[in-house]
Amino acid sequence: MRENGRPALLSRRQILASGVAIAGTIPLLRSARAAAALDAGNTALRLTAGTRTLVVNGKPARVFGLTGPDGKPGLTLTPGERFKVDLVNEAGTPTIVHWHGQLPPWKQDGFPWPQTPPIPAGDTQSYDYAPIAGTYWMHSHHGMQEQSLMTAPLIVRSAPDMRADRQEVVLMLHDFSFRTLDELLAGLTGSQSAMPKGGMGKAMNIDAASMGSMKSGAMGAMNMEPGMTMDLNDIDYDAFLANDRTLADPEIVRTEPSGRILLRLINGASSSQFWVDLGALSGTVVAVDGHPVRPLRRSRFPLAMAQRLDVFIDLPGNGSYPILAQVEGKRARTGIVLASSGAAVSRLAMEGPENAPPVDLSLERRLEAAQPLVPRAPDVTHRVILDGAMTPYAWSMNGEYWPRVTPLMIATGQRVAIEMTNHSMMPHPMHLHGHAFQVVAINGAPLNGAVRDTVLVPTKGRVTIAFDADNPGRWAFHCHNLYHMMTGMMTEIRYPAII
Ligand SMILES: [Cu+2]
Repeated sequence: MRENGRPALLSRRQILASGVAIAGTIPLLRSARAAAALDAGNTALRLTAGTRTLVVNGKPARVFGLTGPDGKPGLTLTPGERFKVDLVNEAGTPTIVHWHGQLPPWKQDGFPWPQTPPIPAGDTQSYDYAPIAGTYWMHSHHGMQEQSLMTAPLIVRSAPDMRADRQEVVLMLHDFSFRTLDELLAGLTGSQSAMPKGGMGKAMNIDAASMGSMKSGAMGAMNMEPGMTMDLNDIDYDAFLANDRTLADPEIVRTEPSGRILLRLINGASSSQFWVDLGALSGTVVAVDGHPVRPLRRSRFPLAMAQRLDVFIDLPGNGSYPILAQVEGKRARTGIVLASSGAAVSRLAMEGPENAPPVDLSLERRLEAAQPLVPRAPDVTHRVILDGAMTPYAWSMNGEYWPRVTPLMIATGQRVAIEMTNHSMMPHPMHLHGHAFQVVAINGAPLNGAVRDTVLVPTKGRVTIAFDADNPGRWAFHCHNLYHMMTGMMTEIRYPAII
């Protein structure tokens, strides 16, 4: 099994191959596409990187988009279906799309290595690998296209997902500005020249000059404790989106009375973290970043950049239930509404009553992997210092700034530990490509934490992760705050003898 030989996934796929669990998937297998997916020669799904117009705060905005064969954002794969995709670049500019959290061979990871350059405008790139089931997402890894919504859900269903007794709801969050990408980054760095090639440029944004204002410093600062301040939001966004919409006109998802929901939460924001609040409902977290955890009941969840949460919600009956996401350090919020047929949906305020606290590790500390790593001492431990500041605006790993970095070397078969210590005054959601890691210590205290692909390292905090080196290649390891990554906070994890 792929590739990394994780037993849970193997058994899942074995079950599928046996045909036993297929009985549970009959409704979807009736579709031609799902049936075709089980054939070795199934045709590739067409995924189009293009542009589209959104209306935000009553104004049109030209943004990017990733559109699947059904005309909807992203892709949803059926159990056992390969990730067999033709990515067609109709964006009018080069792009490359990363399948966040998936574990493909490194040349299919969608990262712009010299060996895998961006896809020129008008070209098509093909992908074919065995995906892992769960809630994933996709985003451009070229320039700052992610900020202009070159992002979409990537849902890989498991056999249990196919049972008809629950309704899947995907809630993808984003932050939005009418400003151009050049202006956003220049507002932080004070330099237009810092803008890498590949952004949308001024032509793509409408009314850019009239909207928004850029923070020049730590205006999102919140008091943490005497003598310590923490910076939260670098950018003053114009809107926060849930499935591309604001609370002025939220998505209303029609639900069955007393039905069960599988809520797939995705934080696709470039520089914002949220507290997700189920309001009157409570939910059970069953997976983080696509990987199962021991069930944990909650009605409020911190969600760092790039992270996902799968939450079961049993609706208490008829009614309408807002699912709200409030930005840390701000009153601004966004969300969707779950409403049974005929239930009245009242208007929702776009701001909460008070600023949300910083997103923290309160949930992380409680999470336990359903399928943890086999206990084993690390063969290699890399220690990484996360540092940086607002003035000048630049962020580093071990004092180095991407792309001038020294790769962290690992070798196939090793158990690898990475201890990340944050010396800076901002939190950093750290993402490793090509591997799922387990969170094994917070501030030095061991835990049998979640298996995932992105973990928050809070201000002055220390988080240790561990994984098995089972996917040879060149892999990016970076902060998922787009502005931190663009100003240096990325390094490479590398296996020897990779060409
Ligand atoms: Cu960061």
